[in-house]
Amino acid sequence: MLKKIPLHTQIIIGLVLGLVFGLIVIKTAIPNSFTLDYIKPVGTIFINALKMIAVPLVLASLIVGVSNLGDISKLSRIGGKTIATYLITTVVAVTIGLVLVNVFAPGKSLPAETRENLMTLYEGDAGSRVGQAAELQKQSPLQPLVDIVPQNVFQATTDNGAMLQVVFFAIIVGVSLLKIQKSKAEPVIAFFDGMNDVIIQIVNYIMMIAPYGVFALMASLIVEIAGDNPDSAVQLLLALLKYSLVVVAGLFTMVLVVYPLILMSFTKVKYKDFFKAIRPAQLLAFSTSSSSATLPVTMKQVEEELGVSEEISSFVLPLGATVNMDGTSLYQGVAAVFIAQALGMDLSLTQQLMIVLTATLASIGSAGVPGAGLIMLIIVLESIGVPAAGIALIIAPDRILDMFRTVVNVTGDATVCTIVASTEGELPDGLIRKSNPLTPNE
Ligand code: DAS
Repeated sequence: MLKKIPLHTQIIIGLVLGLVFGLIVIKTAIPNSFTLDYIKPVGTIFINALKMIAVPLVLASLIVGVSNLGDISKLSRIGGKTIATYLITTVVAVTIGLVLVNVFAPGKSLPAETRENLMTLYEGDAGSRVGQAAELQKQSPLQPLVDIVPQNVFQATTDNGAMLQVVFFAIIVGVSLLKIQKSKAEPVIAFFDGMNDVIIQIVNYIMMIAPYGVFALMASLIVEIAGDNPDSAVQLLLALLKYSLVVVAGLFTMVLVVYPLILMSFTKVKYKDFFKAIRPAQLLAFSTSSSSATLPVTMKQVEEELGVSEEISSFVLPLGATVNMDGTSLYQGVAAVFIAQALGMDLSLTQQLMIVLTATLASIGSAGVPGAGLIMLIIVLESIGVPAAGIALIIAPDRILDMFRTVVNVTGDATVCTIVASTEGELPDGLIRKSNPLTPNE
């Protein structure tokens, strides 16, 4: 029955029903444990299934994509364009965040007693996050580069946070396939090409449970935020509402102003067509708060609905899912200044410029999984001398803001992918190719 409803509508139905169910649970005598023990596992299965497929998909599609580029010069040209565009959009995002948080100064509206309560309330949680950041601080600044090279490829293909290592390995294999004897390379490329189609078919199967998975994710999220005392949760979220609105306003600016401007400047793709094409990926990003879990659908939508070639999408999107997080960098800029404001600290221009640099680097280092941006935020706070425990102020709405910023992360990746494809001569008239179901011999 659900099959006839478009995918994005199915996800919206799951979202809305999940939110309604969660609110009913916290407002009635239904025990939270029922939702967390019997509903939440469905959402966990759905996310795990997508993560299960994300790494094999990146491996197969990137190896095929790189080897199909035909020559190293095309790879370096596309790689150069991709990285440069990713960096520019990230710096723009942080700057927008800083302008908004300085103009609206949400941190100055937080009453002192709330601040004290929040600090004690979250000290423990903040402590564990601070502990993780302490680990990060001990490492050399070049550690993110060192981490790109996996010690054990097979372990990297099972660890979702190691997506960058899989990207690195796939690029190396793809480049090597360009160098070895053609007759030897062809069967290897054919194998990964076939695997790619198989994996896309598996994604279609996984998406059949999307509405149920999203329902479970939303319902359990509402119940978890409310905890045992729904009223304190509501009071807490209201106190942080202004901060959240500033973050969301910045994220909407990216999606409704920055990306359309970039798309119009470099491609003939109409923004309404682009938006319609990637909507299922955006909704999935919102529901899962994970760029990595959303990656298979982002790739599918960009290829089938926008007509971007597999070789471009399989290079640009996996890279973007790990290193390009415009939403996260904007959020980190706002959060860092909000916390400083709430703690009564005035930041100099130098410190704010330092935020641009460290939030850009922190978003590159953030994995495409839920909550990654919050942990890396601690790096930004340390760089401007704001106590890392200050994240206690913003942990409460973070799970919800993570949903919004992940949508921007995914939208930014798809935007850059469309631009790179257009500048490589694809999408000549901004045509939207109707999605054609994969056929084995396609
Ligand atoms: N949830 C992360 C992602 O998947 C973003 C973040 O944590 O900021 O993109």
